[in-house]
Amino acid sequence: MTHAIEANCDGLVGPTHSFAGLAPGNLASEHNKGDASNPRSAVLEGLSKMRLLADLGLPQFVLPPHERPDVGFLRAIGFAGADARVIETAARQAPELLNTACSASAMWAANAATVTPSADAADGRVHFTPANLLTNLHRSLEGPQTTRALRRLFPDEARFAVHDPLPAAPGLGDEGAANHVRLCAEHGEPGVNLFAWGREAWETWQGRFPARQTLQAFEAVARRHGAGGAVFARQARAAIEAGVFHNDVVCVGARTCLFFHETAFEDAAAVQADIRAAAAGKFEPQFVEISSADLPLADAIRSYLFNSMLVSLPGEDRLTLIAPMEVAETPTAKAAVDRAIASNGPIGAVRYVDVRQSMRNGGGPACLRLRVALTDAELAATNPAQRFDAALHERLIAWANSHYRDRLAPADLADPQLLVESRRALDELTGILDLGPEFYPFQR
Ligand code: SUG
Repeated sequence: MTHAIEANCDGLVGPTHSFAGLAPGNLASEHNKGDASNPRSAVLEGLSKMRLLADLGLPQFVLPPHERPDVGFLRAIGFAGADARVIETAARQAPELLNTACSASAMWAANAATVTPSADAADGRVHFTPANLLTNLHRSLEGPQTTRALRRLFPDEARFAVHDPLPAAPGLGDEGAANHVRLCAEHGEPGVNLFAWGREAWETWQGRFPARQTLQAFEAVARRHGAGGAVFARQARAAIEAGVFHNDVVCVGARTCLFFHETAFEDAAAVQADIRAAAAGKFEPQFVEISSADLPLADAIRSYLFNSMLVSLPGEDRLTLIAPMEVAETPTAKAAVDRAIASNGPIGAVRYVDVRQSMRNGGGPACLRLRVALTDAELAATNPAQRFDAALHERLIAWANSHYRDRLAPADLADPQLLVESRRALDELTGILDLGPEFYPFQR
């Protein structure tokens, strides 16, 4: 067996992190619309989570923020003149579009791409399809820069295949790994790939909130990756209507364990049977299902219990949940965790982390990371400057403290100085993470 370990690639929160309420169906984003944000706390919280995971012994990488405000987008929709004028005119004539151009949403790296590790891919390479994220305008801007970022972190084409995003058509709406779970006995062995989808390409969607991921998008991803052990499962419509905009709000899995809420799937029994069949001869799946009676769906969404990271730590037999502290503050969710641990099942421990700034936009610990199972040789072929350790942590704390504001009200997005500050920060980061020449549009 080839040895592999699951690395986490976290999106670094950008200097324009704000609460603009851009994501319908994401209740936290809707509720916090208009509040002032704290970009500096947001980036430091994310860095502390990376530090915890690195200290626990898992390889950790940093994915750089995107250039925001996205002046190129504003120009493409007709705002013209010098950069400052583009921003001022957009602020006056179309503030929603300026908010859109400022979103730091690339921080939620679970939506960066869908990943197939080499053990599951037909050609033995690690495959990535960056998500087109086309359901929400602000997120649809991320694909090209994410593709560039993944090609920088995983540059060796003999080992890594970073595809282009799927064509940007509504029938192929793709939100990346937020709707994907891989189960396996060991990370280096062939596994089962659960792809959860919300609607079909040709379906007339009647819902109040959008179903972002289509079945046809995931079938295309599995096909181009040559992904083995594929299982496709429909998300429950009722869950989407209740605010489950990604399946990772109600489901997380690792190794042989799928941890999910009763309402996660349209037909949970069929999903379990399909996973069992796909795992036959490889491993025995373990299902930890939490009922609505024990944990009402509203509490699952409020606490983000299932948006915990579920990690397999070196030397530990049982899995560890890296949960948002909102779980500890929600009695039903806390009790569900404590019961799962006491039952001697696959989950053995919990650690709570503070990612409140991200949580207020609907992004928990699991949203902030893209997991990539890597063999030792693949790990050695990544960009070493993006590998997170104590020294990089210190450097990024100093970098954030010197460039990030500690308060950003919606009206502040109209300040052309924010663009200048952001670019200065990203220019310096380009050197720190060795991102290469012309990484950002403003550097070309
Ligand atoms: O796409 N929030 C993100 C949160 C993504 C969470 N990711 C996962 N569940 N994996 C979204 O809804 C809000 C931004 C704003 O409202 O300004 C936002 O885009």
